[in-house]
Amino acid sequence: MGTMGTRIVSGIGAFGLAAALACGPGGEGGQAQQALRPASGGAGAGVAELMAARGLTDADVTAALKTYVPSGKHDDYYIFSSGGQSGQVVVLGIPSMRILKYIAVFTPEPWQGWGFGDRGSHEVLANGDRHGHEIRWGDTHHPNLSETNGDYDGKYLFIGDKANARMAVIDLEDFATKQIVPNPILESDHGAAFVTPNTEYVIESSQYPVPLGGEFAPIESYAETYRGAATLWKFDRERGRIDVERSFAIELPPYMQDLADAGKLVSDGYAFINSFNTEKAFGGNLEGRPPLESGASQNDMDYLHVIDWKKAEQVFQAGKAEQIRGFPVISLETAVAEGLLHFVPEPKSPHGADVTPDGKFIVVGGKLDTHATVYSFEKIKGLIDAKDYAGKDPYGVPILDFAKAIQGQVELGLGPLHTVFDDQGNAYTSMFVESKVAKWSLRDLKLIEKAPVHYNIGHIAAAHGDTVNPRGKWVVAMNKWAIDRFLDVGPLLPQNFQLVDVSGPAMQVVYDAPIPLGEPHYTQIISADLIDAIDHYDPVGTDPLTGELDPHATEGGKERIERQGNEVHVYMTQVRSHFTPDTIRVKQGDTVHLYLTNLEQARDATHGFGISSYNVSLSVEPGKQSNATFVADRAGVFPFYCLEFCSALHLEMAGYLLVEPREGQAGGEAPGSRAGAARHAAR
Ligand code: RUQ
Ligand code: CUA
Repeated sequence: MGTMGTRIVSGIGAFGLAAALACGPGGEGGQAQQALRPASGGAGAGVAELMAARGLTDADVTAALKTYVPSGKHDDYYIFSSGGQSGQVVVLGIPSMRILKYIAVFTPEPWQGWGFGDRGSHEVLANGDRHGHEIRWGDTHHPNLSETNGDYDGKYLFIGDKANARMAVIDLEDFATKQIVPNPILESDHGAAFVTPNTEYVIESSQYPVPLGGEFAPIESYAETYRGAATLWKFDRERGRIDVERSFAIELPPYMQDLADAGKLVSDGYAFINSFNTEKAFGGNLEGRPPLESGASQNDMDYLHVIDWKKAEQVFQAGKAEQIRGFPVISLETAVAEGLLHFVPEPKSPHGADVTPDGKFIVVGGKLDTHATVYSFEKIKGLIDAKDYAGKDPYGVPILDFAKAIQGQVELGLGPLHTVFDDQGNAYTSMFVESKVAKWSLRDLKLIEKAPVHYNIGHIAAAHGDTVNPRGKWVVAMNKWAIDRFLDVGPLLPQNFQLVDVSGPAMQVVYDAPIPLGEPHYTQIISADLIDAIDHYDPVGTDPLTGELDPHATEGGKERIERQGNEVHVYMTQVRSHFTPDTIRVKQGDTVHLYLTNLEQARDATHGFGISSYNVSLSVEPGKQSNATFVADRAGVFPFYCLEFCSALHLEMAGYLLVEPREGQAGGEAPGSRAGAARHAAR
């Protein structure tokens, strides 16, 4: 234990403390242990005594020292994690693993006033509706930060919704969702979001093939009519929005496309998507066919899709795409004819397609294989340029020779999935079946070490670990179902993020962080100094969606209530500790338009607006404008109040909405109505 402890001592420079921790009783640390004991008992027991009392080992204490961030100090990195079926994004800090925020994306979230009356948030959510259905959840899988020259620039975050094939744009100035775009031709995605090195495009590729565009076709015609596709959403950085008009898709065969990554540096201009189910199985186990999963696991090889997206962009711009539901799609035929799609075989049920920091290699894990396969971009490019094909798939897509396209394979063990990289030329692969992180060298493709994690690791992330400039130091294992790591909370188990220190000769798991929101899939880890978040909106009355002054923003002193027929316009402001106006009189059946401006510019001056019975919850951060419209269809007296404890007189920050009955209507409901009867019965 001495070696490790000594290393850490010098690392953190805390002579007495760590020396004491490193040495057992009777060791050279005796003196240091003495030094740790508070002279006058002020802070309680010494560290050695605390360790003994709590049963902590040296490793426990070094882990604690590596992750503890004292009150008032900030973390070095942000983690942006998918929130799985919560439809949200989770933000944490490294090394503390403290959860900082759940960003509301696809699912309404009342604290952020997302989808509870705020008109802008409803517009964003409604834009994500599909086929006339209101969709108010998502299954977020892969967050991707915007990049400049292949490294995170800290400006935007994109995240796909696997369940409903949608893409969201989050602005990291205010950590708020700005846009949700439904995919017009797909029903599900998985290779999403993956950005190109200058965020020219945000890639969303399908998972489960369907007739593109959402029409019905019999499943027996799967091979003929079902298709996958890779969508290239054009990102307009100026506007901070996806530009649907300049976006397009490439039709793909009905294999199940899976993870994707964009090439970088030497491989810039290419995208790589792996696939499974080249068998084209579609299930039917009550109809005399094999279940989908066994039908999809017959072939020894599936196909890594190699897409020349720069060529595809030219083909699209040359007008050679067809329209499906009004969306331009480059047909498979055209993709083959233009030479922008090639396949390379990949071993049994692959998963994860990760481009190395130098852009030279693509690492693919094989769920049912014991290897990670390392493809050489140079070799792939050479084969494509020489038209050196090993064959064609049933759809005419040229297939390259496996042996000629790979650099090599690394024997890792059971269930390799995803791979990330550090700054020392090492790769870290998640081993789902083994519940381990495998560290291996990119130089010689040799396994270095495996560290156990708990349990069932899916994705893995490293600091800038999928960029041209990995930072090393930290890896996060994203484990599913923490069966025994935390206090029991019933059968639905939290997930477990384990922070792994990879800076030393041996990997050390230093922290377990439960993720109690949904199944987190991928995350990205960005250096904290790259994020430049605002602390208030400027000017006062800013619409967070446009970043500009909202036309309904109200200046202090100009608060008013205007009636136009049955429409009542309330121009309201907030400042600690009152709403102006705090009395709103309307008539039953009126439509109330509430225009709410937080006049404050201090960073800790967020107010809220909550009102009984009308399902409205607004978050009005300093300088923000939030507008809500509702029909006051129920007569009665409805208190509204500020939702944040903003000052000593926060409880007094309240008012009344008075909804007077219309002529001839005495009370809330018509007498004898069901609601009225129920209320009386309950008394
Ligand atoms: S994947 S199941 Cu990212 Cu490994 Cu979604
Ligand atoms: Cu404003 Cu409480």
